[in-house]
Amino acid sequence: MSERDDHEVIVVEALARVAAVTTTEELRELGTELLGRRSPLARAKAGLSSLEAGDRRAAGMALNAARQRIEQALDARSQELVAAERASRIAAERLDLSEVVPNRRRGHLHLVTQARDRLEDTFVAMGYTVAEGPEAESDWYNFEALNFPAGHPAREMYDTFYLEWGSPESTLLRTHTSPVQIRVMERSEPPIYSVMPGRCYRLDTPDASHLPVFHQIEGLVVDRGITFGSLAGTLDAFTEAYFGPGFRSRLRPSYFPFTEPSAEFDITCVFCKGEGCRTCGRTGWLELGGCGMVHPNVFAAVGYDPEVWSGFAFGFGIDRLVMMRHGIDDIRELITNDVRFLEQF
Ligand code: FA5
Repeated sequence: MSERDDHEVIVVEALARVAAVTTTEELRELGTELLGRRSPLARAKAGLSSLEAGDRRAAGMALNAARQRIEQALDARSQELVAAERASRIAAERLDLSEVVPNRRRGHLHLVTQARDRLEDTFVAMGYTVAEGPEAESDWYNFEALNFPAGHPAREMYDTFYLEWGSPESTLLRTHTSPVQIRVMERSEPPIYSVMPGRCYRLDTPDASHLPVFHQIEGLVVDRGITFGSLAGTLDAFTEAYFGPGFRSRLRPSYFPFTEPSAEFDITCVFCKGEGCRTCGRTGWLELGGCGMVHPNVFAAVGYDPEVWSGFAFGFGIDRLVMMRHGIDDIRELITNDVRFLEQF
């Protein structure tokens, strides 16, 4: 067989192999095998030096022609494979935005979030604005500015989670939403009509009406000539707007350092209708929150003149409001995440 025939065999075999390759990766390896230093063509090229000068030229040209045919075949196959791989990648990544997902198990907002939205709406309809504050608070906002000086016995009303930040016991998870009152007064001038919903934390052992993480909605009104009557009237209007007619509520004297006088706001227990049961601790009443007239020391902490301004504040437990509105007799149901329970609302 002549050298030319040898080359033809090498080329035909190479072209068949190039055509059979299915990935760019394999093609790269085959390219090295067919044209690299150990390829049959490279070996043939090395043999040229043993030929006569005249034969060497012709053999060299034949070798180059063979090499070119293989290179062209590799190039053409490479283009085909790159295009095919790109097309299959695009097909795999394609999003069918017209696809219709059956929506039978669509979720909805959690009951507490629904209640919070509804409470905000109720107060916004009464002319209030909505404000928020941080959950990690300083001792100053959570206690000090609210007239609980260091060592004040009323601090024991709140079992507090302290954070390891700054000096010991200087930073905490807020135990109530009342610190937001201070933040609102610091950044605005009266008159103020505002509600402040949010999450609160206490080292309370969970039971039918307590959670260590719960929600409150704070209310603050500061204006000229605000009286305890304004507070009672507002709470009545709120109870009717939120629960509908037919609910009995009461204000019971209480104590908070930041209000004077202070009261506890109760509503007839929805479970026993006032008879006394496990949920209401056998009293017939469910405590919704505390309230009272803003203490002059609180106005002093934010630089308001108590001779000019007066105001009231209240703080309700949102989770407790939810229990009452929906007849849930154990607050822990709200955090168990049992879909059979959640789906009902
Ligand atoms: C306060 O937190 C006062 N900041 C309320 C206040 C605001 C008084 C403005 C005066 C003026 P108290 O600790 O009573 O008060 O909590 C208020 C309400 O939060 C309770 O009535 C209850 O509804 C809810 N609450 C308190 N602790 C928990 C708990 N562990 N789990 C669920 N709800 C709770």
